[in-house]
Amino acid sequence: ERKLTEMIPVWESICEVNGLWLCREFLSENEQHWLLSSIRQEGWFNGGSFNQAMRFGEIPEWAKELAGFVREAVCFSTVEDQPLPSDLLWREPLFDQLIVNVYEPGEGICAHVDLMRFDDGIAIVSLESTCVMHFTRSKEESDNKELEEDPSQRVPVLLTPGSLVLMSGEARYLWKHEINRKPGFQLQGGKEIQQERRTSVTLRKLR
Ligand code: AKG
Repeated sequence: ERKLTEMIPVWESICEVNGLWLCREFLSENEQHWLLSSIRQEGWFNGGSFNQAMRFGEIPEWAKELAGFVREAVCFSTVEDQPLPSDLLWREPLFDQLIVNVYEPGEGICAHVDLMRFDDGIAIVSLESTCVMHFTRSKEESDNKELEEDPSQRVPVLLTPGSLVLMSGEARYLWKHEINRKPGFQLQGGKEIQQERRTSVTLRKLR
């Protein structure tokens, strides 16, 4: 059981990207171990031939518990400059779709906006190692509704193990997110981040 005293969420809003928040110390070390071992116990990645697992509808108990932590963190948020989306406090279920991604060093994910079949309010929990996620502004073309990238706006966000990202509104619909782990993209203070395996848990709600 999680004690509320253990959890005083400190959120920051990423001011360049409307609707993007980061909670760096979302999970304690123990909770990160619990989450990783819960994922391992699913056996999804045994054999090493898969690096992504998806569940729709009924998500595992540990993922429901994690969703509960997300709801609590949103509820107890003290961020003032950009309030978190309060509709997430009431949504039932908060999340009914899960993706677990496992990235070996050098592996990432191409710039994308999540599919429209998913509702607003997407959470990403990072585990095992730090990476930089880049957000790139897209602009909607009036004629064909395609999202076109504007390379002049590229915002790096450092995702440390145990952190939670929440995307809503513009961050979810008008910005692409990407993890490029090729040389030159994973920089912290001008230096390349030492790459290790990274696991992430993405929680979404089907429309
Ligand atoms: C996706 O699976 O669509 C993601 O964007 C995952 C992001 C991450 O691994 O942090």
